Amino acid sequence: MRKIWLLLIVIALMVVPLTACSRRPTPVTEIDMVLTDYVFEPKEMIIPPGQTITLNITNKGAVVHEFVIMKYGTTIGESFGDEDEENIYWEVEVEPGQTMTVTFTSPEQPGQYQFVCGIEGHYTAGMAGTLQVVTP
Ligand SMILES: [Cu+2]
Repeated sequence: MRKIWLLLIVIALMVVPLTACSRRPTPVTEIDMVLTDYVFEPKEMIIPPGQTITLNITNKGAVVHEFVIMKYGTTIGESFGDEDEENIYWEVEVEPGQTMTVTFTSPEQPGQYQFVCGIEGHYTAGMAGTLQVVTP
Protein backbone atom coordinates (compact mmCIF):
# COMPACT_ATOMS: atom_id res chain seq x y z
CA MET A 1 0.00 0.00 0.00
CA ARG A 2 2.79 2.39 0.89
CA LYS A 3 4.43 1.75 -2.50
CA ILE A 4 1.29 2.83 -4.34
CA TRP A 5 1.23 6.15 -2.47
CA LEU A 6 4.88 6.67 -3.22
CA LEU A 7 4.23 5.95 -6.89
CA LEU A 8 1.31 8.42 -6.93
CA ILE A 9 3.45 11.10 -5.32
CA VAL A 10 6.22 10.53 -7.85
CA ILE A 11 3.73 10.76 -10.74
CA ALA A 12 2.23 13.95 -9.30
CA LEU A 13 5.68 15.53 -8.99
CA MET A 14 6.40 14.68 -12.62
CA VAL A 15 3.07 15.92 -13.99
CA VAL A 16 2.98 19.31 -12.26
CA PRO A 17 6.09 20.81 -13.94
CA LEU A 18 5.03 19.37 -17.32
CA THR A 19 1.64 21.10 -17.29
CA ALA A 20 3.26 24.33 -16.05
CA CYS A 21 5.62 24.30 -19.05
CA SER A 22 3.00 23.47 -21.65
CA ARG A 23 0.70 26.30 -20.57
CA ARG A 24 1.54 29.09 -23.00
CA PRO A 25 0.98 32.63 -21.74
CA THR A 26 -1.98 34.22 -23.48
CA PRO A 27 -1.41 37.82 -24.55
CA VAL A 28 -4.25 40.26 -23.87
CA THR A 29 -5.06 43.69 -25.36
CA GLU A 30 -6.87 45.16 -22.34
CA ILE A 31 -5.32 45.41 -18.89
CA ASP A 32 -6.53 46.76 -15.56
CA MET A 33 -3.57 48.25 -13.72
CA VAL A 34 -3.58 49.58 -10.15
CA LEU A 35 -0.82 51.80 -8.81
CA THR A 36 -0.31 52.09 -5.07
CA ASP A 37 2.53 53.44 -2.91
CA TYR A 38 4.77 51.76 -4.21
CA VAL A 39 3.64 48.74 -6.19
CA PHE A 40 2.24 47.94 -9.62
CA GLU A 41 -0.61 45.44 -9.65
CA PRO A 42 -0.16 43.34 -11.75
CA LYS A 43 3.64 43.29 -11.88
CA GLU A 44 3.58 41.29 -15.10
CA MET A 45 1.70 42.00 -18.32
CA ILE A 46 1.55 39.81 -21.41
CA ILE A 47 0.52 41.53 -24.64
CA PRO A 48 0.71 40.75 -28.38
CA PRO A 49 3.13 42.67 -30.67
CA GLY A 50 2.03 45.66 -32.78
CA GLN A 51 -1.50 46.03 -31.47
CA THR A 52 -3.52 48.71 -29.71
CA ILE A 53 -3.41 48.00 -25.99
CA THR A 54 -6.06 49.51 -23.71
CA LEU A 55 -4.88 50.29 -20.22
CA ASN A 56 -7.40 51.04 -17.48
CA ILE A 57 -5.09 52.58 -14.93
CA THR A 58 -5.96 53.68 -11.38
CA ASN A 59 -3.76 55.39 -8.84
CA LYS A 60 -4.91 54.28 -5.38
CA GLY A 61 -1.85 55.79 -3.75
CA ALA A 62 -1.43 59.11 -1.97
CA VAL A 63 1.16 60.48 -4.40
CA VAL A 64 1.47 60.85 -8.17
CA HIS A 65 2.80 57.81 -10.05
CA GLU A 66 3.99 57.04 -13.55
CA PHE A 67 3.80 53.96 -15.69
CA VAL A 68 6.88 53.98 -17.92
CA ILE A 69 7.70 51.24 -20.43
CA MET A 70 11.37 51.08 -21.38
CA LYS A 71 12.51 50.32 -24.93
CA TYR A 72 13.51 46.79 -25.86
CA GLY A 73 16.94 45.87 -24.51
CA THR A 74 17.12 48.77 -22.07
CA THR A 75 16.70 48.85 -18.30
CA ILE A 76 17.03 51.79 -15.95
CA GLY A 77 19.80 50.35 -13.83
CA GLU A 78 19.96 51.38 -10.17
CA SER A 79 17.43 54.20 -10.38
CA PHE A 80 15.49 56.25 -12.91
CA GLY A 81 17.44 59.29 -14.08
CA ASP A 82 17.81 61.78 -16.95
CA GLU A 83 19.90 59.26 -18.87
CA ASP A 84 16.87 56.94 -19.03
CA GLU A 85 14.55 59.48 -20.71
CA GLU A 86 15.74 58.61 -24.23
CA ASN A 87 15.04 54.92 -23.58
CA ILE A 88 11.35 55.42 -22.81
CA TYR A 89 9.03 53.53 -25.15
CA TRP A 90 5.79 54.93 -23.70
CA GLU A 91 4.67 56.58 -20.48
CA VAL A 92 1.66 57.94 -18.64
CA GLU A 93 1.34 59.89 -15.40
CA VAL A 94 -1.57 59.32 -13.01
CA GLU A 95 -2.60 61.66 -10.20
CA PRO A 96 -3.55 60.17 -6.81
CA GLY A 97 -7.18 59.02 -6.85
CA GLN A 98 -7.35 59.27 -10.64
CA THR A 99 -8.60 56.52 -12.95
CA MET A 100 -8.03 56.80 -16.68
CA THR A 101 -8.27 54.71 -19.82
CA VAL A 102 -5.38 55.14 -22.21
CA THR A 103 -4.14 53.27 -25.27
CA PHE A 104 -0.73 52.63 -26.76
CA THR A 105 0.61 50.51 -29.59
CA SER A 106 2.56 47.54 -28.33
CA PRO A 107 6.13 47.07 -29.58
CA GLU A 108 6.66 44.95 -32.71
CA GLN A 109 9.63 43.16 -31.17
CA PRO A 110 8.62 40.15 -29.07
CA GLY A 111 10.49 39.80 -25.79
CA GLN A 112 10.74 41.20 -22.31
CA TYR A 113 10.43 44.88 -21.45
CA GLN A 114 10.93 46.62 -18.12
CA PHE A 115 8.27 48.98 -16.81
CA VAL A 116 8.88 51.29 -13.86
CA CYS A 117 7.61 54.36 -12.08
CA GLY A 118 9.84 57.27 -13.06
CA ILE A 119 9.15 59.41 -9.98
CA GLU A 120 12.30 59.79 -7.91
CA GLY A 121 12.74 57.02 -5.36
CA HIS A 122 9.72 54.98 -6.47
CA TYR A 123 11.67 52.37 -8.44
CA THR A 124 13.94 51.65 -5.48
CA ALA A 125 10.80 51.44 -3.29
CA GLY A 126 9.54 48.61 -5.49
CA MET A 127 7.68 50.14 -8.43
CA ALA A 128 8.85 47.94 -11.28
CA GLY A 129 7.44 45.16 -13.40
CA THR A 130 7.83 43.16 -16.57
CA LEU A 131 6.02 43.49 -19.88
CA GLN A 132 6.14 40.41 -22.07
CA VAL A 133 5.43 40.84 -25.77
CA VAL A 134 4.34 37.42 -27.01
CA THR A 135 3.12 36.40 -30.46
CA PRO A 136 -0.26 34.66 -29.96
CU1 LIG B 1 5.42 55.97 -8.33
